[in-house]
Amino acid sequence: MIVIHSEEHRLQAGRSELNDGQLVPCYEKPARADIVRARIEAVGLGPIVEPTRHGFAPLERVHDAGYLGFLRTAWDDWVTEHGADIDALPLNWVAPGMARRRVPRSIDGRLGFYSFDAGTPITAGTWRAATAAADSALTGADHLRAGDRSAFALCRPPGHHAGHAFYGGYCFLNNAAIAAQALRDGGATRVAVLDVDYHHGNGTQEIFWERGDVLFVSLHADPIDEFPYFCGHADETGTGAGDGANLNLTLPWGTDWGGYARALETAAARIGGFGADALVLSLGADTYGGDPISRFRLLSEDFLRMGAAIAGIGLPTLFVMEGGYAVDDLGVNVANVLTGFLD
Ligand code: Q9C
Ligand code: ZN
Repeated sequence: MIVIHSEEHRLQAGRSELNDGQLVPCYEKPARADIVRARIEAVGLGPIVEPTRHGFAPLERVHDAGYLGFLRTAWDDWVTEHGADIDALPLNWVAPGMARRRVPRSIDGRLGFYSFDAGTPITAGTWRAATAAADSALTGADHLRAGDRSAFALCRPPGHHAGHAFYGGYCFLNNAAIAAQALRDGGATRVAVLDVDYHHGNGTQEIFWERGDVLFVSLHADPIDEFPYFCGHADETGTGAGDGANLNLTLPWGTDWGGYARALETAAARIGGFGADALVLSLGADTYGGDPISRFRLLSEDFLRMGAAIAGIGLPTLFVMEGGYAVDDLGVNVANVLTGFLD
Protein backbone atom coordinates (compact mmCIF):
# COMPACT_ATOMS: atom_id res chain seq x y z
CA MET A 1 0.00 0.00 0.00
CA ILE A 2 1.44 3.35 -0.99
CA VAL A 3 1.86 5.82 1.88
CA ILE A 4 1.81 9.58 1.33
CA HIS A 5 3.47 11.72 3.95
CA SER A 6 5.13 15.12 4.26
CA GLU A 7 7.74 16.16 6.78
CA GLU A 8 6.01 19.54 6.83
CA HIS A 9 3.55 18.09 9.36
CA ARG A 10 6.04 19.09 12.08
CA LEU A 11 5.46 22.77 11.27
CA GLN A 12 2.23 22.36 13.26
CA ALA A 13 3.56 22.13 16.81
CA GLY A 14 1.17 23.92 19.13
CA ARG A 15 2.33 24.55 22.65
CA SER A 16 -0.90 24.20 24.59
CA GLU A 17 -4.63 23.59 24.45
CA LEU A 18 -7.34 24.42 26.95
CA ASN A 19 -8.37 21.21 28.70
CA ASP A 20 -10.19 20.71 32.01
CA GLY A 21 -9.81 24.42 32.78
CA GLN A 22 -6.06 24.52 32.20
CA LEU A 23 -3.61 25.08 29.40
CA VAL A 24 -1.92 21.70 28.91
CA PRO A 25 0.62 20.48 26.31
CA CYS A 26 -1.05 19.72 23.00
CA TYR A 27 -2.09 16.09 22.57
CA GLU A 28 -1.96 16.55 18.81
CA LYS A 29 1.83 16.71 18.37
CA PRO A 30 4.49 15.85 15.77
CA ALA A 31 5.57 12.64 17.53
CA ARG A 32 2.23 11.12 16.51
CA ALA A 33 3.07 11.10 12.81
CA ASP A 34 6.70 10.16 13.45
CA ILE A 35 5.79 6.97 15.28
CA VAL A 36 3.25 5.95 12.64
CA ARG A 37 5.82 6.49 9.90
CA ALA A 38 8.45 4.51 11.84
CA ARG A 39 6.08 1.56 12.29
CA ILE A 40 5.09 1.60 8.62
CA GLU A 41 8.76 1.43 7.70
CA ALA A 42 9.39 -1.36 10.22
CA VAL A 43 6.63 -3.59 8.85
CA GLY A 44 7.42 -2.70 5.22
CA LEU A 45 3.86 -1.70 4.43
CA GLY A 46 4.82 0.01 1.20
CA PRO A 47 6.71 2.93 -0.35
CA ILE A 48 6.44 6.27 1.43
CA VAL A 49 6.19 9.19 -1.02
CA GLU A 50 5.91 12.96 -0.73
CA PRO A 51 2.60 14.56 -1.69
CA THR A 52 2.36 16.48 -4.94
CA ARG A 53 1.12 20.07 -4.73
CA HIS A 54 -2.51 20.49 -5.76
CA GLY A 55 -2.96 24.20 -5.08
CA PHE A 56 -5.97 26.11 -3.82
CA ALA A 57 -8.71 24.85 -6.15
CA PRO A 58 -9.42 21.46 -4.52
CA LEU A 59 -9.52 23.15 -1.10
CA GLU A 60 -12.12 25.63 -2.36
CA ARG A 61 -14.30 22.74 -3.52
CA VAL A 62 -14.91 21.97 0.16
CA HIS A 63 -14.04 25.07 2.19
CA ASP A 64 -15.32 28.65 2.17
CA ALA A 65 -12.99 31.08 0.36
CA GLY A 66 -13.22 33.58 3.21
CA TYR A 67 -12.32 30.87 5.72
CA LEU A 68 -9.30 29.77 3.67
CA GLY A 69 -8.13 33.37 3.41
CA PHE A 70 -8.46 33.75 7.18
CA LEU A 71 -6.50 30.55 7.83
CA ARG A 72 -3.70 31.53 5.46
CA THR A 73 -3.01 34.87 7.18
CA ALA A 74 -4.25 34.20 10.73
CA TRP A 75 -0.77 33.68 12.18
CA ASP A 76 0.65 36.87 10.65
CA ASP A 77 -2.37 38.83 11.87
CA TRP A 78 -1.98 37.34 15.34
CA VAL A 79 1.73 38.23 15.45
CA THR A 80 0.94 41.82 14.48
CA GLU A 81 -1.49 42.05 17.39
CA HIS A 82 0.09 39.84 20.07
CA GLY A 83 3.62 38.88 19.00
CA ALA A 84 5.07 35.52 18.02
CA ASP A 85 5.73 34.11 21.50
CA ILE A 86 2.22 32.81 22.09
CA ASP A 87 0.06 30.50 19.96
CA ALA A 88 -3.21 31.89 18.66
CA LEU A 89 -6.21 30.59 20.59
CA PRO A 90 -9.77 31.91 20.46
CA LEU A 91 -11.55 33.21 23.54
CA ASN A 92 -15.03 34.28 22.39
CA TRP A 93 -17.76 32.54 20.43
CA VAL A 94 -21.22 33.37 19.25
CA ALA A 95 -24.15 31.89 21.22
CA PRO A 96 -27.61 31.17 19.79
CA GLY A 97 -29.47 34.45 19.48
CA MET A 98 -26.36 36.56 19.01
CA ALA A 99 -26.00 38.03 15.56
CA ARG A 100 -23.43 36.41 13.27
CA ARG A 101 -23.76 38.61 10.22
CA ARG A 102 -20.37 40.26 9.96
CA VAL A 103 -16.88 38.84 10.01
CA PRO A 104 -14.99 40.75 12.74
CA ARG A 105 -11.96 42.79 11.73
CA SER A 106 -9.81 41.98 14.75
CA ILE A 107 -7.86 38.72 14.73
CA ASP A 108 -9.32 37.78 18.12
CA GLY A 109 -12.83 38.22 16.74
CA ARG A 110 -12.03 36.21 13.65
CA LEU A 111 -10.43 33.36 15.62
CA GLY A 112 -13.75 33.01 17.47
CA PHE A 113 -15.81 33.49 14.30
CA TYR A 114 -14.11 30.62 12.49
CA SER A 115 -13.60 28.12 15.35
CA PHE A 116 -15.53 26.02 17.84
CA ASP A 117 -13.04 25.21 20.57
CA ALA A 118 -9.93 26.42 22.41
CA GLY A 119 -8.01 23.22 21.80
CA THR A 120 -6.70 24.03 18.36
CA PRO A 121 -3.86 26.55 18.39
CA ILE A 122 -2.82 28.32 15.20
CA THR A 123 0.98 28.58 14.99
CA ALA A 124 3.60 29.88 12.58
CA GLY A 125 3.49 26.68 10.52
CA THR A 126 -0.19 25.78 10.73
CA TRP A 127 -1.10 26.78 7.18
CA ARG A 128 1.86 24.98 5.61
CA ALA A 129 1.35 21.84 7.66
CA ALA A 130 -2.40 21.78 7.00
CA THR A 131 -1.99 22.28 3.25
CA ALA A 132 0.70 19.56 3.13
CA ALA A 133 -1.77 17.21 4.85
CA ALA A 134 -4.51 18.10 2.37
CA ASP A 135 -2.04 17.52 -0.47
CA SER A 136 -1.25 14.10 1.01
CA ALA A 137 -4.94 13.16 0.93
CA LEU A 138 -5.26 14.53 -2.61
CA THR A 139 -2.21 12.55 -3.75
CA GLY A 140 -3.80 9.46 -2.22
CA ALA A 141 -6.97 10.18 -4.17
CA ASP A 142 -4.85 10.40 -7.35
CA HIS A 143 -3.55 6.90 -6.67
CA LEU A 144 -7.08 5.53 -6.32
CA ARG A 145 -8.08 7.27 -9.54
CA ALA A 146 -5.10 5.59 -11.23
CA GLY A 147 -6.44 2.20 -10.15
CA ASP A 148 -4.73 1.42 -6.85
CA ARG A 149 -6.83 -0.71 -4.49
CA SER A 150 -5.69 1.28 -1.47
CA ALA A 151 -3.50 4.13 -0.24
CA PHE A 152 -2.70 5.68 3.13
CA ALA A 153 -2.47 9.45 3.54
CA LEU A 154 -0.49 9.92 6.75
CA CYS A 155 -1.98 13.35 7.40
CA ARG A 156 -1.13 15.65 10.27
CA PRO A 157 -2.81 17.84 11.44
CA PRO A 158 -6.02 15.78 11.22
CA GLY A 159 -9.13 17.00 9.44
CA HIS A 160 -12.51 15.51 10.26
CA HIS A 161 -13.66 18.19 12.73
CA ALA A 162 -13.03 21.00 10.21
CA GLY A 163 -16.17 22.15 8.38
CA HIS A 164 -16.92 24.31 5.38
CA ALA A 165 -15.96 27.46 7.30
CA PHE A 166 -14.67 26.43 10.72
CA TYR A 167 -11.77 24.76 12.51
CA GLY A 168 -11.56 22.94 15.84
CA GLY A 169 -10.79 19.59 17.40
CA TYR A 170 -7.13 19.89 16.22
CA CYS A 171 -8.37 20.15 12.60
CA PHE A 172 -8.08 23.00 10.04
CA LEU A 173 -8.61 21.52 6.57
CA ASN A 174 -10.86 18.48 6.17
CA ASN A 175 -8.41 16.17 4.43
CA ALA A 176 -10.90 13.29 4.04
CA ALA A 177 -13.64 15.54 2.65
CA ILE A 178 -11.20 17.21 0.26
CA ALA A 179 -10.13 13.78 -1.01
CA ALA A 180 -13.72 12.52 -1.30
CA GLN A 181 -14.63 15.61 -3.35
CA ALA A 182 -11.55 15.12 -5.54
CA LEU A 183 -12.63 11.54 -6.21
CA ARG A 184 -16.06 12.81 -7.25
CA ASP A 185 -14.50 15.47 -9.46
CA GLY A 186 -12.25 12.79 -10.96
CA GLY A 187 -15.17 10.70 -12.13
CA ALA A 188 -16.44 8.64 -9.20
CA THR A 189 -20.25 8.76 -9.26
CA ARG A 190 -20.67 8.01 -5.57
CA VAL A 191 -18.17 8.08 -2.71
CA ALA A 192 -18.58 6.76 0.82
CA VAL A 193 -16.73 8.16 3.83
CA LEU A 194 -16.42 5.88 6.85
CA ASP A 195 -15.13 7.58 10.00
CA VAL A 196 -13.79 5.28 12.72
CA ASP A 197 -12.18 8.01 14.84
CA TYR A 198 -13.42 7.96 18.45
CA HIS A 199 -14.94 11.41 17.99
CA HIS A 200 -17.81 12.28 15.66
CA GLY A 201 -16.57 13.65 12.33
CA ASN A 202 -18.75 16.73 12.60
CA GLY A 203 -16.89 18.65 9.89
CA THR A 204 -17.30 15.90 7.31
CA GLN A 205 -20.96 15.52 8.24
CA GLU A 206 -21.56 19.24 7.77
CA ILE A 207 -19.74 19.40 4.44
CA PHE A 208 -21.78 16.58 2.88
CA TRP A 209 -25.03 17.15 4.84
CA GLU A 210 -27.09 18.08 1.76
CA ARG A 211 -25.31 15.74 -0.63
CA GLY A 212 -26.75 12.49 -1.92
CA ASP A 213 -23.60 11.55 -3.82
CA VAL A 214 -21.38 11.26 -0.74
CA LEU A 215 -22.47 8.91 2.05
CA PHE A 216 -21.08 9.73 5.49
CA VAL A 217 -21.02 6.97 8.12
CA SER A 218 -19.42 7.60 11.52
CA LEU A 219 -18.85 5.34 14.54
CA HIS A 220 -18.11 7.38 17.63
CA ALA A 221 -18.62 8.03 21.30
CA ASP A 222 -22.12 9.31 21.99
CA PRO A 223 -21.97 13.13 21.78
CA ILE A 224 -24.38 13.39 24.68
CA ASP A 225 -21.28 12.62 26.77
CA GLU A 226 -18.35 13.35 24.50
CA PHE A 227 -16.71 15.97 22.30
CA PRO A 228 -17.87 17.51 19.95
CA TYR A 229 -21.08 17.44 22.05
CA PHE A 230 -23.37 19.38 19.71
CA CYS A 231 -23.75 16.98 16.83
CA GLY A 232 -23.23 13.34 15.92
CA HIS A 233 -26.54 12.02 17.25
CA ALA A 234 -28.26 9.03 15.66
CA ASP A 235 -31.21 11.10 14.44
CA GLU A 236 -28.98 13.25 12.19
CA THR A 237 -29.55 11.67 8.79
CA GLY A 238 -28.95 14.49 6.29
CA THR A 239 -31.33 16.80 4.46
CA GLY A 240 -32.51 17.65 0.95
CA ALA A 241 -30.62 15.56 -1.61
CA GLY A 242 -28.60 14.23 1.33
CA ASP A 243 -31.63 12.91 3.20
CA GLY A 244 -30.63 9.42 4.34
CA ALA A 245 -26.98 9.77 3.26
CA ASN A 246 -25.68 10.37 6.80
CA LEU A 247 -25.47 7.62 9.40
CA ASN A 248 -24.26 8.18 12.95
CA LEU A 249 -23.63 5.06 15.01
CA THR A 250 -23.17 6.23 18.59
CA LEU A 251 -21.50 4.03 21.18
CA PRO A 252 -21.24 4.41 24.96
CA TRP A 253 -18.10 5.07 26.94
CA GLY A 254 -16.44 1.74 27.73
CA THR A 255 -17.23 0.17 24.34
CA ASP A 256 -14.91 -2.77 23.57
CA TRP A 257 -14.41 -4.77 20.37
CA GLY A 258 -17.68 -6.71 20.83
CA GLY A 259 -19.88 -3.62 20.69
CA TYR A 260 -17.65 -1.91 18.17
CA ALA A 261 -17.69 -4.86 15.75
CA ARG A 262 -21.50 -4.92 15.66
CA ALA A 263 -21.65 -1.23 14.76
CA LEU A 264 -18.97 -1.76 12.12
CA GLU A 265 -21.12 -4.49 10.53
CA THR A 266 -24.04 -2.07 10.36
CA ALA A 267 -21.78 0.54 8.79
CA ALA A 268 -20.41 -1.93 6.23
CA ALA A 269 -23.92 -3.05 5.25
CA ARG A 270 -25.03 0.55 4.67
CA ILE A 271 -21.96 1.35 2.59
CA GLY A 272 -22.41 -1.88 0.61
CA GLY A 273 -25.96 -0.84 -0.29
CA PHE A 274 -24.95 2.66 -1.37
CA GLY A 275 -23.15 1.63 -4.55
CA ALA A 276 -20.02 3.75 -4.04
CA ASP A 277 -17.08 3.67 -6.43
CA ALA A 278 -14.59 4.43 -3.67
CA LEU A 279 -14.27 4.58 0.11
CA VAL A 280 -12.48 7.25 2.12
CA LEU A 281 -11.64 5.93 5.58
CA SER A 282 -11.13 8.51 8.31
CA LEU A 283 -8.69 6.55 10.45
CA GLY A 284 -8.49 7.63 14.08
CA ALA A 285 -6.95 5.20 16.55
CA ASP A 286 -8.25 7.04 19.61
CA THR A 287 -10.69 4.15 20.15
CA TYR A 288 -7.71 2.41 21.78
CA GLY A 289 -8.08 1.55 25.48
CA GLY A 290 -4.86 3.36 26.29
CA ASP A 291 -5.87 6.66 24.71
CA PRO A 292 -5.41 9.52 27.19
CA ILE A 293 -8.46 11.58 26.12
CA SER A 294 -10.90 8.85 25.05
CA ARG A 295 -13.00 6.18 26.71
CA PHE A 296 -13.33 3.15 24.43
CA ARG A 297 -11.45 -0.08 25.14
CA LEU A 298 -10.12 -1.46 21.87
CA LEU A 299 -6.93 -3.54 22.09
CA SER A 300 -4.06 -3.39 19.61
CA GLU A 301 -5.09 -6.72 18.02
CA ASP A 302 -8.63 -5.40 17.51
CA PHE A 303 -7.24 -2.95 14.94
CA LEU A 304 -6.25 -5.95 12.78
CA ARG A 305 -9.88 -7.07 12.89
CA MET A 306 -10.99 -3.54 12.06
CA GLY A 307 -8.80 -3.54 8.94
CA ALA A 308 -10.18 -6.91 7.84
CA ALA A 309 -13.75 -5.66 8.29
CA ILE A 310 -12.98 -2.58 6.18
CA ALA A 311 -11.49 -4.80 3.45
CA GLY A 312 -14.71 -6.80 3.52
CA ILE A 313 -16.59 -3.75 2.19
CA GLY A 314 -14.75 -4.47 -1.05
CA LEU A 315 -14.12 -0.92 -2.30
CA PRO A 316 -10.95 0.91 -3.38
CA THR A 317 -10.02 2.57 -0.10
CA LEU A 318 -8.12 5.73 0.77
CA PHE A 319 -7.11 5.74 4.44
CA VAL A 320 -6.72 9.24 5.88
CA MET A 321 -5.06 9.69 9.28
CA GLU A 322 -7.21 11.42 11.93
CA GLY A 323 -6.81 11.16 15.75
CA GLY A 324 -5.09 8.85 18.24
CA TYR A 325 -3.12 10.17 21.21
CA ALA A 326 -1.60 7.14 22.92
CA VAL A 327 1.59 7.96 21.06
CA ASP A 328 3.69 4.95 22.14
CA ASP A 329 1.15 2.50 20.72
CA LEU A 330 -0.18 4.62 17.85
CA GLY A 331 2.21 3.21 15.25
CA VAL A 332 1.26 -0.39 15.99
CA ASN A 333 -2.46 0.36 16.12
CA VAL A 334 -2.55 2.29 12.83
CA ALA A 335 -0.30 -0.20 11.03
CA ASN A 336 -2.52 -3.02 12.32
CA VAL A 337 -5.56 -1.53 10.57
CA LEU A 338 -3.61 -1.30 7.32
CA THR A 339 -2.07 -4.78 7.50
CA GLY A 340 -5.43 -6.20 8.61
CA PHE A 341 -6.90 -4.64 5.45
CA LEU A 342 -4.20 -6.11 3.20
CA ASP A 343 -4.08 -9.66 4.67
N1 Q9C B 1 -10.57 16.48 27.66
C1 Q9C B 1 -9.36 14.31 16.86
O1 Q9C B 1 -9.33 13.20 17.36
N2 Q9C B 1 -10.91 17.92 23.07
N3 Q9C B 1 -9.68 15.37 17.59
C2 Q9C B 1 -10.53 16.88 23.93
C3 Q9C B 1 -10.30 16.13 26.28
C4 Q9C B 1 -10.81 17.79 21.68
C5 Q9C B 1 -10.00 15.27 18.98
C6 Q9C B 1 -10.61 17.29 25.36
C7 Q9C B 1 -10.61 16.45 21.08
C8 Q9C B 1 -10.39 16.56 19.59
C9 Q9C B 1 -9.00 14.51 15.44
ZN1 ZN C 1 -10.65 11.73 17.59
